[in-house]
Amino acid sequence: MKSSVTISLVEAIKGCWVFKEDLSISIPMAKEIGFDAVELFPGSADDIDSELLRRLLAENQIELSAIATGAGEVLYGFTLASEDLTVRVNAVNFIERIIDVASSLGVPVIIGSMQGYIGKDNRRQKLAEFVSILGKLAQYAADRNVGILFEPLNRRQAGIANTLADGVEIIKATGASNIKLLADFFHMGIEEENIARSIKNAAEYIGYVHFVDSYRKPAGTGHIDIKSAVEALKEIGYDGFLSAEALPFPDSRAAAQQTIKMFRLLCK
Ligand SMILES: [Mn+2]
Repeated sequence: MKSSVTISLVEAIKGCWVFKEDLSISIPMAKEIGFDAVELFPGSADDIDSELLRRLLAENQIELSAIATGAGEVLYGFTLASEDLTVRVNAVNFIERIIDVASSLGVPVIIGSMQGYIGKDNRRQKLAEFVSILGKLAQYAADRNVGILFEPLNRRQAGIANTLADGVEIIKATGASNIKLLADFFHMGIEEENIARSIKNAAEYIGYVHFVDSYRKPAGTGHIDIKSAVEALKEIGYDGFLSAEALPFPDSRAAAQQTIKMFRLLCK
């Protein structure tokens, strides 16, 4: 397994990212603290200067693990399940531009918050529409050699996939082979009856992990049984990234160091 840490490029919003400084500061700091990779949360595709990013990654000998799309929802209210066609079109365009950048950088794209919400009314049909939209995006990504990481979120943040099992059902329904699950320990702590069992049940679909504790605190500082979750990942032979999507608590450096301490203790 490999370690990664989140960097937000969006200054205007508070969020759950360990680092918020410029890439020229965050990337060397991530390397110094011991991470194998960084994950980016850009405000849009335009926020990513691929040349600069490639240079900083090479200079610091660190990988890029994934690019997140959540700002489309957080900043602009775009979601793939919106009742409003214009919003759906905007959501698709927003994600496609990030897929274009991800393609040039050779990394997968995360779809979490941008799934949006589907209520109880007419749920079957709306779910089918969502599956169709996600399937088309996956095809757009596949044509550019990009993978999609689909992230179930807790019920307060999304209403389509809340559990890994929900996520598996949706991925299966799309028929796409380039969509994997993103298992986020924080969301799982709210929605799963048993995190380790859910991981084992979704084994072949898990493609990425958000390594974080309850209340989105750094791993090892909350009440989630991180140890048994990691044991389950080992059991299924998971060898991808565990990325720290945690609050900078008490500050960025301390959160990063706490994460690496837990990673070395449990994941090596
Ligand atoms: Mn997450």
